[in-house]
Amino acid sequence: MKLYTYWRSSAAYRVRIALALKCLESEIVAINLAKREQWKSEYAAVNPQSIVPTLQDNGLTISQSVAIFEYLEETYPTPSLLPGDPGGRARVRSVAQAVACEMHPRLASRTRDYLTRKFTASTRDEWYAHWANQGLNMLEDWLSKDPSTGKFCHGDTPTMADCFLVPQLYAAKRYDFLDLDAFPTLKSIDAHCARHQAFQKAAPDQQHDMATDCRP
Ligand SMILES: N[C@@H](CCC(=O)N[C@@H](CS)C(=O)NCC(=O)O)C(=O)O
Repeated sequence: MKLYTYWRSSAAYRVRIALALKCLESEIVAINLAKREQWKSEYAAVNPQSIVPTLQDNGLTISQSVAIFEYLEETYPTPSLLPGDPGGRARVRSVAQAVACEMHPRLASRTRDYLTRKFTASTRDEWYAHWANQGLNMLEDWLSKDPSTGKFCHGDTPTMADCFLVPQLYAAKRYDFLDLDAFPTLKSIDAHCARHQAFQKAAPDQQHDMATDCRP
């Protein structure tokens, strides 16, 4: 199994957490986004979308973290990262997709690059602050009021929802306009995840390509 990843990529971080929770080892291929390696023809041949992550396994090449997650869950079902009941599974997938489909694209680096080229820094930062706060407020409101939330997003064991939430919070910690104290439920889930070995192994600061990156 081979994972094309970048230490700081939140979408790749989701897959790293899922792999670690399932105790699956993969060969890591670092694609340095800061050096625009995603645009090189060698990587475009692997993933024509020129984004990370990409997983290769059993002769398959899979892109998009949700699809990769579902592939891992179906192919390596133990331990499962989805609840046993359809309602629980739907809830966990909803949280994951709220992150992957609603929050992440508006805050992705290529969105930021476009805004930087087209608008002033203050307009760009206003966009970022608006959508980052909107997304986290939405999740905080939802998870804090929902009785299915436990130590983790769904009950007291990690699921797909946590694999997606934690990287989004990691990205949010880099925004100085955000005060994470405003999101106590999310902060508490993040703290529980941070104590879990799999989340520690998948963390950006544990990735070997971090050391070779020139970005601050
Ligand atoms: N929807 C994709 C998002 C992947 C994505 O946006 N990856 C970012 C890093 S977090 C990337 O490769 N960015 C490179 C670029 O924007 O040029 C997924 O879930 O896998």
